[in-house]
Amino acid sequence: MKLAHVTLLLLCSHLSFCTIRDLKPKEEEKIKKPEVTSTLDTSQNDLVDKKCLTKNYTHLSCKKVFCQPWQKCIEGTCICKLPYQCPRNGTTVCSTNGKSYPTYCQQKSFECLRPGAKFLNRGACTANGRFNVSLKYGNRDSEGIVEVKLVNQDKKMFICDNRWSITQANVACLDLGFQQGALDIKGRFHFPEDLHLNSTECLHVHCRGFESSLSECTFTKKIIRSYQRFAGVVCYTQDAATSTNDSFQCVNGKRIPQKRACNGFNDCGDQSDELCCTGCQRNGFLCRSGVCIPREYVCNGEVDCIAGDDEANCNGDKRHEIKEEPETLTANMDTERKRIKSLLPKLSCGVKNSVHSVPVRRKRVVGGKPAEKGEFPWQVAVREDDKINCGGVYIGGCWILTAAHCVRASKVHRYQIWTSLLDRVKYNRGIVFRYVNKVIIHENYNGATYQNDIALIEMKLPAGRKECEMPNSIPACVPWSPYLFKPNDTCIISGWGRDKDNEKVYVLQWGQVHLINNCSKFYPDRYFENEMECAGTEDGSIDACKGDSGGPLVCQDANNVTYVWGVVSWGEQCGKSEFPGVYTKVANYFDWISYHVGRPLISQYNI
Ligand code: 4AZ
Repeated sequence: MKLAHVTLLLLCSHLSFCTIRDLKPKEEEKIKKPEVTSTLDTSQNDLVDKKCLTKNYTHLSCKKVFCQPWQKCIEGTCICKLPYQCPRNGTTVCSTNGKSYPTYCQQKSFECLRPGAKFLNRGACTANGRFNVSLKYGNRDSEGIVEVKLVNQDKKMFICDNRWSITQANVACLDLGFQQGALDIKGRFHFPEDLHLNSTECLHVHCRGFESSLSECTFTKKIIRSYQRFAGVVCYTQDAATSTNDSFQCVNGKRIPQKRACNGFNDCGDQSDELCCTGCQRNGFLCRSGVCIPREYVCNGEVDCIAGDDEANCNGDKRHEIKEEPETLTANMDTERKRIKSLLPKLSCGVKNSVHSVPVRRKRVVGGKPAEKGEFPWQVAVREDDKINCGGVYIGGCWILTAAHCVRASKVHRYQIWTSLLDRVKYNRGIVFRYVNKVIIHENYNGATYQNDIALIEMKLPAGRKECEMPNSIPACVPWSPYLFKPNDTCIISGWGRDKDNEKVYVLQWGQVHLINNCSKFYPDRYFENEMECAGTEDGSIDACKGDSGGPLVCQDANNVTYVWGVVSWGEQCGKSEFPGVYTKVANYFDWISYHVGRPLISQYNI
């Protein structure tokens, strides 16, 4: 309901743009109809973000979507896991190569590594188990009414037309060898007159869209009570596709009607039509990451949007969860996929276990407010000799993230990391400190421009211990995607840096700031979009300042998980609205960080 409104607003706000460029009548029409006022041309889809399209995102781009449980995210791409990296627990499945695999994850991992053999059925392979899809009554091999023979059924059956969508059609075509999936689910098929009369049953099929064979989808038998049409498909072939300027170019080479981009459904087959959206059509839900997902995925108990927004504020409402139906003819591999997902190792980061609620009071590091115990369990102080000149962020294990300009590799023995520190003069209880083992400064750090102002500090293990464990510290999560947060999101800065009037500060201070778009306008030639992030307030009253450097700018996702989005880096003065604070954009350094600290320490999904 809310979204429809947003979509409308978006359409309206872009209308002037499309009137000028795209509603221009052809020369001959101009004479008859000089004014075009009422038609909205569909050749331009205003919901699509064109700059984003140049990145060629697909279902394998883990900056935009989650990988499958049999894949892992490496450098922004989902790649096949090795079968042994799958959870062990599960039931045997049979593949079309006649081999049985101990789990569905293992079969999919093998298939991912060597496409060819596909899923056949749940359970061990039996000699006569066969699955077959064929198209009937079409004009060409690539189209027709879909007929299926299930593994455990003797007779072939047609698929019911209702609930048959491009999602299942893509899988059917892929199964038949049409690599680019389906062109359409409508076509001219020549039904025999008595087809409906002789059939008393049809199959309902439900797919997720990632399946490579229809046998992976869930089939249920339906008795035909009234007039029932059967599902048909036109598979995508180069000659079937009409290349007009009304089409959207998918990354996989397929062309789909422009109006089907950003509708929530994976028309392209590689999802490239749903990953660069500023809004979604009626049946789509817009993730904050700019991805449209089917509305039925909202509050279905599975997180689909990378920032978790499709499952936030659901009040335990699982309305859309697919219920097992009594007449199910095949195993529900979608449920199995979800179960496998739940078995994957989970990272513990960004969730406070203290009784303190999220600080919401809007107060002013310049303009900050004193922190209370446990509110910033990832905040650390970097002490050099007996001075605290910089902050840092605990990211797990023995690792601290800070700014490159805060540290020198040659000074390792002079640093100490203080955790659980609130008051740096009247030491509070619970402070734990660690010596430093290693300082890693980004190899492209530029001290003149502050580009790549990021460094890692490895703490020394306490004597006789195997882990760095600091009892009251909790790591902040490291963002793996630049799409987790966006301009205007409210985030929090904290540190022991200078106050408004350059006054020294003793108790850890924090303040709310929002992420600022287009920061080059404040710092022409000095701001580097990919590497830096600006944050502040309208009036500049809340800002980081001298001494806050290296400390965190944290943002919380829809489920209150805290990410270190920025590291305090630089800014022209402090607390001036015309000069917002500049932060190192941590998401850009995920691979650099994981290279040094080890992928498992910071990878939340699919290590
Ligand atoms: C500094 O000198 C510094 N207002 C840090 C942050 C900002 C300015 C200066 C941002 O460490």
